[in-house]
Amino acid sequence: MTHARKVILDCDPGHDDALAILLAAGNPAIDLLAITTVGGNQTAAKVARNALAVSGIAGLSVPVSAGCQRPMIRELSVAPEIHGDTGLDGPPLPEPRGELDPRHSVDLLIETVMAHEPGEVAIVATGPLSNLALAVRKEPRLTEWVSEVVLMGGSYSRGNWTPAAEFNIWVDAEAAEMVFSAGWQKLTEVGLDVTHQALATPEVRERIRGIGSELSRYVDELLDYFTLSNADHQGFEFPPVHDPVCVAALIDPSVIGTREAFVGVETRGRWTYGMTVTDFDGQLGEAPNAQVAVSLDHGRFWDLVIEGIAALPR
Ligand code: PIR
Ligand code: CA
Repeated sequence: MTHARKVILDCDPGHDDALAILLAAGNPAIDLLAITTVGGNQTAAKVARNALAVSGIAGLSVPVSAGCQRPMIRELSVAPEIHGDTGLDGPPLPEPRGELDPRHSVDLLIETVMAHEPGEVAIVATGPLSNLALAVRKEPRLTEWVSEVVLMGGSYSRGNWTPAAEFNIWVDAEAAEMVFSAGWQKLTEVGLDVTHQALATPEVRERIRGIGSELSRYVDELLDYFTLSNADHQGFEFPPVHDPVCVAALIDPSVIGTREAFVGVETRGRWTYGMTVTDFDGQLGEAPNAQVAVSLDHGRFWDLVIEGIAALPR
């Protein structure tokens, strides 16, 4: 574990966020320091509780806290069409044991980063970017201290919540703009272009069932629900499992291919609110601010997720 990467996961579980937690817990190259949560797929209270329960079944004992209840400017929009009324519909979720950390996620995030050396901690963000935006305003040194931000959000080709916008960016585009323009040491954007290739195919599902543990059965049932909701509302035969791609890319950078670009977030468009505008060719004359994921090694990605689940004790 000496070379494990110290990571804070900021998430809104969420079926795929739950898998990101399990991968972070199950892979020895990740030293998870804290789980912070943000209103997104469901309300802040629901996703905080979900994160605590999932951390329990993953055998984690890291602080889990509740964060922003609403975006910077807009009202919160949630995604019950995809994640259900609880945010983790499908299999019954065990009662969380233990308590949420009393700190607001913005404070837990800042305190955890600043308790380490500059360059020691990476942040993975798999929900709306409200917490991270507030954190970098409250503690501007965060951009120097954090080694890398890897976020699931946006795309350069299409949206999933509007024709132009991906859900996490669209929920709080003002926060997303604050995060993209903050000036991080490194910002990796894992968008739909890549996560729409991270499909839970029948072969993948068979391998998960083959693990044969209580946890693998829970994951299988989560994916049953996620398959149906993605089929009904997004037209997918097999569901894209977005969020663990960020964790996998930290474990093994070869999981994704990236290209440097300037990414701007549209906060004023008539039809394009929440769109990420990706300038690979420097046409806007802005300095690049992101490493944008452009390809996925599907086999390597699922190997990591499946090994991670298999490595957990339950
Ligand atoms: C929202 C999500 C997933 C699918 C839809 N249709 C809407 C959530 C996931 O948790 C992921 O982080 C991101 N938001 C994908 O848009
Ligand atoms: Ca998410």
